[in-house]
Order: sequence, then structure tokens, then C-alpha cells
Amino acid sequence: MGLKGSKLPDARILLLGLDGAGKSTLLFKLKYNELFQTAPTIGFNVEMMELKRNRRKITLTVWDVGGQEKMRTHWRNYYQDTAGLLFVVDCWDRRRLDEAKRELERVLKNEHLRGLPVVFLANKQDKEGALTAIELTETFNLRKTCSDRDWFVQPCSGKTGAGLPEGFRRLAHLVETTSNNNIKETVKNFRKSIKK
Ligand SMILES: Nc1nc2c(ncn2[C@@H]2O[C@H](COP(=O)(O)OP(=O)(O)O)[C@@H](O)[C@H]2O)c(=O)[nH]1
Ligand SMILES: [Mg+2]
Repeated sequence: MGLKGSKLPDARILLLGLDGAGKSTLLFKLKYNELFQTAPTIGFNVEMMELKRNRRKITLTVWDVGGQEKMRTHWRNYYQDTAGLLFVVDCWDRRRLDEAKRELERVLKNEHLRGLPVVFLANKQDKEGALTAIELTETFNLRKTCSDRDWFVQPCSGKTGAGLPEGFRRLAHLVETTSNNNIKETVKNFRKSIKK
């Protein structure tokens, strides 16, 4: 009733992070609710998964952002039409936090990803001594780095699955509110342009 005939557009979500952050583990956990033995991928790492939310199909594409320079050129194809980002951080491996931060900054600079909402998955919380969500926010200076977009830090564990549904729900919510804003913005600009 009411909704008949209205088709929500599909959304594309990117799951990004350094190699070893736990992306494949998270994905398999979500997909099969099981722990899989993941293999480190060399070079071109793309995994995909489809989720259903309301009547909308959400495609999740996984990328190791720390990949070789030449692979970066392929990202562009996947970056277009993206609705939101999940950025996975290994909160236990403090030695690679700087590297993760640099990759994040690089990703956020991409013109196709401008203004898109990001949910940070502060992963490996099951390990003792893992960086907390608050510590991650400070270490990555997120208030500044993400000042031009909506963002949220979700503690989680790809191993136990804790926090994963919350993280995805949060992103779905941010994607919906952001696209509403975009539509409002488009309508406003259109009105302005026809007034001229
Ligand atoms: N303890 C723990 N280990 C994890 C977690 N997530 C991933 N791992 C492990 O971290 C390693 C790298 O994970 P993987 O999913 O392959 O990372 P990817 O390169 O980002 O896809 C694997 O040995 C996983 O078993 C987690 O939440 N907790
Ligand atoms: Mg992987």
C-alpha cells in the first residue's frame, strides 16, 4: 500500500581498510555467520556481497586500500555511485595505525567519495589492549578529517560478530539521511537555476 511502484535505488557500499584489518573476516561473518579461514590477498582484492534492506538491494564491495600503486587506478570504477563507506581498522595492531590513517586521508580526498558518510569499524575488540572507539577517534583526528561528512565509530569484532549489525545499521541510516539531503540540495539548485 502506498509503496507500490516506488522502487528504491540500489546502493553501493565500499568496505575499505588496510590488508589484515579484518574485512574478509567481517564479510564472511555477515554472510554465513561463521568464522572462515581468510587468505591474505595479493594485488587485486575484490569481494562482493548483496544485502537486502527494506526493498533496496545493497551491494558491498571490499577493497584493501593499502594495495599497490598500480591497483589504485582501478578503484575509480568502483568509487562511482557509492553511497557510503565502511572503513575497517585493526585496533589491536598499533604499529599500523599511522599507515591506516594515511590511507584513510587518501581515500577521503577522492572526488567520487566527497561528502559520503563513513562508519569506522574499530575491529578486533575481542583482543585485549585494542584501541577503543574514543581512542580511534582521537588518533585519526576524525572530528577534523571527517568534518565535511557524517561519520560514526563502531567498536566491533569480526571474530565474534559483536557490533557488526550495529555498524551496518548505522551506515544504512547515514546513507538514507545523506541521500535525502542530496535530493533536497539538488531540488534547491534546480529551483535556483530556473529562476535565472
Ligand atoms: N582476534 C581477532 N582477529 C581477527 C578479527 N578480524 C580479523 N581477524 C584476523 O585478522 C587476520 C586478517 O583478517 P582478514 O579478514 O583476512 O583481513 P583483510 O585483509 O582486511 O581481509 C586474520 O587472521 C583474521 O582471522 C577480529 O575481530 N578479532
Ligand atoms: Mg581480505
